[in-house]
Amino acid sequence: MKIKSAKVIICSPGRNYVTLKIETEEGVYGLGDATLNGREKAVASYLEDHLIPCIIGRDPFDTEDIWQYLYKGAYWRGGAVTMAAIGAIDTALWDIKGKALGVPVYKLLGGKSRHKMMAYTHAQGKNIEETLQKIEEIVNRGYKAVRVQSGIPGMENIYGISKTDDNYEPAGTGLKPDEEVWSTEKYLNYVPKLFAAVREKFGDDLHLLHDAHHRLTPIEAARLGKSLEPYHLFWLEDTVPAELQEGFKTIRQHTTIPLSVGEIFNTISQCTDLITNQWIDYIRMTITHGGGITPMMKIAHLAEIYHVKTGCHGPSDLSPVNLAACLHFGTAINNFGIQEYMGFPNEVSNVFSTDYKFSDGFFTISESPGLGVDFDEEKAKEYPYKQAYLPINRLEDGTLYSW
Ligand code: KDG
Ligand code: MG
Repeated sequence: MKIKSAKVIICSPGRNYVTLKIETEEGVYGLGDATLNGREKAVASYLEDHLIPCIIGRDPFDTEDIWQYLYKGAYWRGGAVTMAAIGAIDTALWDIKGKALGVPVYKLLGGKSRHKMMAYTHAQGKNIEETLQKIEEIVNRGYKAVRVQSGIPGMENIYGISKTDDNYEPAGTGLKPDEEVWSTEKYLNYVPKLFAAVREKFGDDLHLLHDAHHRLTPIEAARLGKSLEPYHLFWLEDTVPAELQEGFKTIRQHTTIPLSVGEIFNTISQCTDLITNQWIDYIRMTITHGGGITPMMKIAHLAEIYHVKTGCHGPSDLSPVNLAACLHFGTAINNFGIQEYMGFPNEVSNVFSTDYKFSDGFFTISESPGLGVDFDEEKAKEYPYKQAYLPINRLEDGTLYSW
């Protein structure tokens, strides 16, 4: 087979998505998600100006060599923009391979290791009472696992709590990011009260997750982990900024809370120490930002040896193409942990169609060839790109901080 052409389409059905469509001379096409929230056009340019010209004429079955060519061939390896672009190409090529062979992608990755995959979604409220109500609604929808975030007294806006009623992350529209104010002390004092109330109301069986969104130092993370131990969380996510992998050693020495990290990682080198030292329990890298299915399989296999499971990032700011790829990956590997599923804005289903199934808190994969997703280019034109940014964060004294 031969790659004939490829195009990048940015659309905004509720929020921005960057979709790659690769076409072959044989008429089979494949889809990849190249979305990088707030930096969409940079990935589109990287694809259009630098990568697509290199893959025309290549055999789409050569996923390993094409991946190595794009990764090593750039000389400037890694980075979120580069890896989202490579990830979209790799995903689209696996989609083509599946369609050309008439099999779902998971069958090419090792076949079926499980028949369903547990998913978690987000419960967020302005205060504990509202958060408890949201959890109840989610439990009534069949979920067995819920990520719990609440507004904190004394902080106006906080990560995970939408300013509107939407259940997806705020990406402020406009030319500059919004600014928020953060106090670690207020947060650390409040979160244990939140989880005490959740366990009191919902008992022991519901899986509870929490995301600290990179806002703590290792010793603060250790304090949070210890204070949440009585509520036996499924995981505590993104405690510290993970540029310093060794930071997790300190956290581990102090608490038995399961730790997850990795949604912003894009290469295996960013998690090698975390995995091989067993400083984490779940690796959160996802197919798009992790550079595609090809490298993610290698990461999963490395993680398996060290008792680390997967927990792919699945926010509404990645498209259903990424989610479908995560589900094929999650079906095939042995060490699947959980899949994040924030849901999508309603308009998304006008542009993307999917055939994975979600019921009673679990995903099941479809048997259609390739990834089992499609993209309506004409409909996409009805939702033009809107510039939007994630917020930035400052401490109460004005110091710039991690968001
Ligand atoms: O674009 C950023 C979001 O994807 C991120 O803030 C969501 O942390 C997140 C999560 O765990 O889903
Ligand atoms: Mg997160």
